[in-house]
Amino acid sequence: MSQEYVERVFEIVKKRNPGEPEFHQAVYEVLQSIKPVLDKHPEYEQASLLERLVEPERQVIFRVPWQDDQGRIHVNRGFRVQFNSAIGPYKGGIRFHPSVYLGIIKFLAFEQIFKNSLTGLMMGGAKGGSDFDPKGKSDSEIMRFCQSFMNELFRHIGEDTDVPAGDIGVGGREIGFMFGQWKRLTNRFTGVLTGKGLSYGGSLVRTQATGYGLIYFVDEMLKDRKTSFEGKTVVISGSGNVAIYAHEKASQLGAKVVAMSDSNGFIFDKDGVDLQVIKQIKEVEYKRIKEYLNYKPSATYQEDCFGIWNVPCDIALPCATQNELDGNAAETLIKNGVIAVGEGANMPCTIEAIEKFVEAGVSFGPAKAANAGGVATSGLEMAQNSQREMWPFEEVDRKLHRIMVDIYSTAKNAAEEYGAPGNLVVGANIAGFQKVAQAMMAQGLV
Ligand code: NDP
Ligand code: 2IT
Repeated sequence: MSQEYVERVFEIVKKRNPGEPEFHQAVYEVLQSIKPVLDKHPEYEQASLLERLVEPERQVIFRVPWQDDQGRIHVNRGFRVQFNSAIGPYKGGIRFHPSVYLGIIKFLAFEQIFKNSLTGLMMGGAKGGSDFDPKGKSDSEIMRFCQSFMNELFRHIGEDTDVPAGDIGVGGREIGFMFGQWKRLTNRFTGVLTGKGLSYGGSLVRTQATGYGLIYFVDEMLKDRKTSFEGKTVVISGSGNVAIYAHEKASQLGAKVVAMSDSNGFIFDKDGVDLQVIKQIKEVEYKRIKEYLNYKPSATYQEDCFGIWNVPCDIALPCATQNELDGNAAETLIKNGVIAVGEGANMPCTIEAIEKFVEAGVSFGPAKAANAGGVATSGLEMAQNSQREMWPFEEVDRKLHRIMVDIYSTAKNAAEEYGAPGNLVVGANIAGFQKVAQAMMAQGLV
């Protein structure tokens, strides 16, 4: 019965959202996983719960005009998709990348609903962004773009309405510019954005949170295999916020990270990638990863970012972008003996790749569980802002660790309860969905 319901809803999604394959993919995965819950709760179908769940509550698309340093005028497109507010104010990052279009923002906002639910905190699902390309732009250009973006976004957000944060292309610098403009437009100082600087309401550990959280989660997966990060070889794609702090924590736990990448290519360093060099190149200079060879001539660089999955490793952590690891890459990793894969990015593995990992008995940590540490710590930043407090590093880190351990056991238990033991994809989707479904049912037809 649920099979028919899920198929019907998926057809609606495809018809109503043409040309948005990433959104279809994200919805498909969730709908497939939650069938056993729908069988147990026929009242969900009667209430057209899925039809409502797959339709965003609100979608905003706006013009973002800005002027470059030469005085030329450019126009980009801005988005905010407020997908679901059943369990809290909308919450989710902002992405600046040329590949951004409505379908990308919708897939990310949809994923965010269940991820935020898994954290156990009161946060609904949203995402925003623009097709603006920050690469090669000066600080002043970035500032003017962020100010123009906020000139429209400000009317849709608020500390109890919708609280954006960073994502690809949006880090501390951009959050600072956007916060400044929001404050100027509204004459208010509240926690309307997270990922803020420490001098104006940011939380300790937010910068590290997604990467650290990913490693805390994968550590739980490894414990179930009676092993740990100690002595393991790790490959991490990307070299941005998530990748850098995944490297930092994995190394603290005794692993060796031998490869990292950016959208141009990947570096391999058999002695272990030097994180200080990566931080210098990426966080300070905003340059390309091939610069690494200027610091470490014994390392190698290949101009093919997807080639990184050919590097043999025990643990693979895709931390760059969606669909960066496909079925062929999964086969190569399995052949090379990978034992665990943790998704730091959102939807980095294709459906085919996930199937191959699960079939081969590789421990697989799906994004909405494994990378939830970022938004969880954003939730902690919101709590601190509401209290006008700043908690010490150790306290936030302890809370983050606790949340990741809890998400792991919640997903694992849900998978067992619904007949898919060990399948964290199914477990995370079911556990994330249940709370949202209960809240939507309780709140009537909205
Ligand atoms: P950053 O902008 O800091 O870094 C992104 C990294 O991924 C860069 O190395 C970038 O390379 C690479 N990358 C981006 N797009 C592509 C592409 N199309 N092909 C290949 N490589 C690409 O972003 P984050 O580290 O914040 O985000 C990385 C992933 O983690 C995203 O999927 C994001 O949604 C997810 N995420 C982020 C969270 C956060 O708190 N920041 C929380 C949870 C998930 P280049 O510099 O060449 O563009
Ligand atoms: O994908 C994500 O979870 C994020 N980019 C972080 C969102 C947030 O609100 O901290």
